[in-house]
Amino acid sequence: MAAYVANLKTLGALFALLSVLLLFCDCHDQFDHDVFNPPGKQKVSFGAAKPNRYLLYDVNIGEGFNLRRDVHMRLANLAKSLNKVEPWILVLPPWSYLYHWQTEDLENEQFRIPWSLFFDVPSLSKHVPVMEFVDFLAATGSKNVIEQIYYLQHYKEGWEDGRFEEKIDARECIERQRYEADEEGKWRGWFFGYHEDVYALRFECLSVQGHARIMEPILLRNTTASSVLIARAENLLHDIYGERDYWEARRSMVFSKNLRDIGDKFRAEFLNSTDDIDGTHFEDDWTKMVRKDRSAVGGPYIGVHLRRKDYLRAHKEHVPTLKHAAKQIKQLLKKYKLEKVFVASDDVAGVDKLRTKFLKNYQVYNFVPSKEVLNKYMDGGVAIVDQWICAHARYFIGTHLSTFSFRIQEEREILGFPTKTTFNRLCKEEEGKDCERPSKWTIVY
Ligand SMILES: Nc1nc2c(ncn2[C@@H]2O[C@H](COP(=O)(O)OP(=O)(O)OP(=O)(O)O)[C@@H](O)[C@H]2O)c(=O)[nH]1
Ligand SMILES: [Mg+2]
Repeated sequence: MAAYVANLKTLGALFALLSVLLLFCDCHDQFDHDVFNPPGKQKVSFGAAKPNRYLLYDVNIGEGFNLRRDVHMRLANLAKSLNKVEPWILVLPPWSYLYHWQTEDLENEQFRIPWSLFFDVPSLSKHVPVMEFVDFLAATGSKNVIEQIYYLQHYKEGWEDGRFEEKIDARECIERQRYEADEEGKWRGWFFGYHEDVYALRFECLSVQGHARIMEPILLRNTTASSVLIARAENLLHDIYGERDYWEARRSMVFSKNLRDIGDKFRAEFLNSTDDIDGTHFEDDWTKMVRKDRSAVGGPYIGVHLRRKDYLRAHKEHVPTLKHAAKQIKQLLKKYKLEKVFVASDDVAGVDKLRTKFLKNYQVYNFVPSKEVLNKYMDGGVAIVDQWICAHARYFIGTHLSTFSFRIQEEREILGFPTKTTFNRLCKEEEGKDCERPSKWTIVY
């Protein structure tokens, strides 16, 4: 491993250089093969009958739903890249005990939730082969074994000279990890809520600074394990943020039909919003959905994402009071000659206050799930319905730095809205003229 890692340092530097080159030239095709495996060599190494390998990943326990969605994209593009060399299936980590999902008294606990509840898995597979975790367990027999865990961590010494250098090294584990070897040498720990049944054969910590593809040589050459779990995968960066691969991964993350239907029903029933009139028709096959003309009009309502709860503390310099948020919403309602506002929020009491106090001359809506819907789709499903409805509004305004808002902006890019109706955020009164607009991460096909 040590010698191999030394090599990686050189490879890492090469990678950083290549990333920069890719940013500045239109040369995707030139690099469309694995740069460490010239095509000729690949043909010798891997025959056609190479068995599937499985790439699993997990994210730091405290991270929320929408950052996790972002990490999926990074790993999906890593898996896509690996698939140019040999068959890899990306295993979708079940959703278990997310910090924000705190609704109690549901029929089921919010754990071991498969991706199919929230996303259309066949759509995900159009980007890269994917599989639910339970199907992975079934596919690998009754053994419930993951062969290798790589636990990603930072470098103990931090960035040398404050310079970002791409590198990866096998290192002693720094923090207490979530896995420990039992007396039989089986690695036990957190496996998405399946910890009683599942264990790993090998475990290593890797210090890493780099893009997701820095894992590629390790997965292809350093280990022959048929299943590899990358733990703390959020430490890997997007290979190239905001470019075509990014957007293909993002477009493949289609919400499940049932949740889209619930959102559409709400739009039709309360917001006079239907795809035909709003120009937001959604294709069954996302690969055919190309909306370069940005002709989406959206329903006759302002969509607001009002992130409060922990943001009132964590981002207190950017989160407005309800009163000041209402003032901004009112200006938009007047400007766009609208009467209705849909508010998605983690603070239901706050929305009620907008309705009964600060915006009482307007129609304020929020999505309140039926007991049946809440039991079936839980907090994650409700959040998706909220995002879907905001994504279809004539004009959207979100909360500064919230990944929940970012995902709505992306959804609107997919639907083909003009950018000025999408990249907006609520300002805190004190920010005044310093309240800068969110970056415009526009779609690339
Ligand atoms: N239903 C609903 N839930 C929300 C809303 N805003 C936040 N939440 C909940 O709170 C969570 C927010 O966490 P993240 O998904 O990590 O997004 P974020 O905290 O805004 O962004 P980061 O600071 O980057 O983590 C969501 O996943 C939801 O569970 C909302 O408007 N509606
Ligand atoms: Mg969060």
